[in-house]
This record gives sequence, structure tokens and C-alpha cells, in this order.
Amino acid sequence: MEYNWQFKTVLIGDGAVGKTSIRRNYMKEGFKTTHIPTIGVDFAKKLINFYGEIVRFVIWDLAGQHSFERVRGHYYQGAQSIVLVYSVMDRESFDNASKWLVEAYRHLGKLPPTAILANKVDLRQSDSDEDIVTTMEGLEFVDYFKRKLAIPAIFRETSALTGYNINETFNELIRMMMRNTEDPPPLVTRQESQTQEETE
Ligand SMILES: Nc1nc2c(ncn2[C@@H]2O[C@H](COP(=O)(O)OP(=O)(O)O)[C@@H](O)[C@H]2O)c(=O)[nH]1
Ligand SMILES: [Mg+2]
Repeated sequence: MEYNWQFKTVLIGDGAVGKTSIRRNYMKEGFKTTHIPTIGVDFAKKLINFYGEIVRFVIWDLAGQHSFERVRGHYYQGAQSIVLVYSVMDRESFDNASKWLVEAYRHLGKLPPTAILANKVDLRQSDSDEDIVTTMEGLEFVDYFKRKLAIPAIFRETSALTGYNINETFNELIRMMMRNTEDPPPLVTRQESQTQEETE
């Protein structure tokens, strides 16, 4: 099948924050996942009918953090967007978020459109005693980062368990990548109510 857009996005963030779960929730049926053992990466691809535009969307996902040291160059190469995930239940993963952005910057130079996701918000109510990362902290971090690096970034609180904000995030990211592409094909905007998905 023909497509007029091709986008690669990379998932980054500490282990166990929910990167793979987010990818799985978004991709559901229709996506084909391929494991590349030599570089420790799963990549999943899908053709998406995005308001009449056919998009080949590829998401790279580390299969086990340990192999990352060897592959980071490959991993980042050609990424048109970044999804940085931390868990609101794991403060260390939030504290490490800026390190991940610095690393992405080192490999990509100017950063592409970036989604910063505060995941596992479904667990927030249940453990009120814990040191849970607040919405305000997330917003402040993303504001600071946007001002400092002048890149298009969005902040969303998500749950890979319930699917909260998952489709919305990737739709917004595709929109940002389209806007960020030089000499894009003409974008036909149909009614912005629904995204249809098709298998490759
Ligand atoms: N309650 C809840 N659990 C989640 C969520 N996202 C991931 N998990 C769980 O957290 C663990 C790590 O998730 P995984 O996707 O493997 O994290 P990764 O290492 O970042 O890819 C798994 O047990 C998931 O089921 C979420 O949004 N809510
Ligand atoms: Mg994973």
C-alpha cells in the first residue's frame, strides 16, 4: 500500500515506567512488531489513515534497558519525534527525565517534536501516602524545557492500563511531525472527529 508520510518515533525513559505498555495500548491490532535481537530493539510499524493522509508510522522501543549503551546511535538516528515517559509513581524516573532529553539532544542535535508523558496516573489515588509526582511538577518541567530548548513539546498524563490520553497523544504527535516536515504533501483535512486505522 502507498503512503505519503513516513515517521519514526523513539520511546525513551527509565525501565518499567510503561513505555512498552504505551506502545502496545496505542498499536492494538494491526501493528506488526519486529524484534531485532542484535540491537535489542522492538520496532512496530503500521499504516495509519490520518484524516485522509496515509502515514507509515514506526515506533522504536528498547527491549531491555541493558543493551541500550551499545545501540543508542542507531536508536535515535532519523527519529522525527520523541516520546519521553516517566512514571508518576517513581520519582527517580521523573528526576532522570532531563538526562534522557540531554542524551537525545546529544544524538539528534536539535530535538524534534517531543511528547513528555507522566504515565500510570491510574495508580495515583490508590497510594496517597507515597511520594507521587504531581501534575504541577510535570507541567513546570515541560515548560522549562520548552523555553530552554525552543522545541515543540507537549505534556500529557497517561495510563497505559486504561488507555487514558494514549491515542490523543499519538495523534497530536503525528500532527506536530506533519507541521515540522519541510515541503510536506498537501494536507487534506477532513472532519477532525476520528482516526481510522489500517493494517499494512
Ligand atoms: N497501573 C499501571 N501499570 C502500568 C502502566 N503502564 C505500565 N504498567 C505496568 O508497569 C510495568 C512495566 O511496564 P513496561 O511497559 O514493561 O515498562 P517499560 O520498561 O518502560 O517498557 C508492567 O508491569 C506494566 O503492566 C499504567 O499506566 N498503569
Ligand atoms: Mg519495555
